[in-house]
Amino acid sequence: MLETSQPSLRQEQHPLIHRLAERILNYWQKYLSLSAYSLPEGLGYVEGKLEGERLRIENRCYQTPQFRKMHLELAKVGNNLDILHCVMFPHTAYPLPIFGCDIVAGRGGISAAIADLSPSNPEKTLSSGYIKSLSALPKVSFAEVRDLPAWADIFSDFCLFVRPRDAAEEQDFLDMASNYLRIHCQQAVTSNPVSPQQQKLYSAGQKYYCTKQQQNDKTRRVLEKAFGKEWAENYMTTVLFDVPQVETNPAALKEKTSL
Ligand code: BLA
Repeated sequence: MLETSQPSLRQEQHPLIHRLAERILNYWQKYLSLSAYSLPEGLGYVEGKLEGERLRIENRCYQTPQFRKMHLELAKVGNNLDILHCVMFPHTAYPLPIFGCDIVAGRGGISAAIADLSPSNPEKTLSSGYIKSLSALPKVSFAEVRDLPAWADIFSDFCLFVRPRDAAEEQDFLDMASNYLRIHCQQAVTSNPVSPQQQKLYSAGQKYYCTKQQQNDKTRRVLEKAFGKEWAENYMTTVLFDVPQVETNPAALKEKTSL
């Protein structure tokens, strides 16, 4: 059971972050069959100092038959900066995109809200099932759509990267991100594992995704300032964006041998 009611940083965070965090945990529990995932020792809850302010990081992490690692991270810097980070890495045996979401809230409100289902196949495309469901979602427009940085060639055509202007746009972002997550969970539970050859390609796709995300200097700077260069490098490469090993997923193997 997910203890969604236990005290957590999310109660102290910007309402959009709080609401999306609850939504993510609810959907994970509703649609998927979760088990625990252990993060590297000592990195579940972390505290540091960023320019005299306390930086706190709270991690929740799960796995399922389809997903190698589903990570929800909440971070808070004093009363200045609230961050939600979420990534769902599929097992490389499953032909699934990577759900990723980041919200950064400062004193002036949300500066960045991003949600995507990023392709992990060599063609860098989503499957027709995803495209059909995503295209059928109600269209929303935001007053301020942000330009993606140079490293961000990993995102799909459906990537939403905005600075919500008011509560109505925050609600629109919450609805869209929730819909992406719902579609993803629904597609994932009906997906079948690929051949070992193809699995290598999906593994390379995830590696590429992680390598690009590790180039996000804005994330790195916050972590370096609070915890130092080495810690930030270790955290970005082992907790946030760890490259998957070529894995043998027991669930996938079972399905293969029963064919
Ligand atoms: C931007 N990420 C940012 C910013 C900060 C962080 C401070 C700048 C905000 C802005 O430009 O308005 C910080 N994000 C963090 C920290 C963590 C974090 C410290 O997750 C974790 C501890 N980032 C992701 C994921 C995506 C992502 C999963 O972690 C997308 C799926 C994207 N964040 C992302 C992008 C930017 C960003 C594209 C804008 C970068 C830029 O404009 O250069």
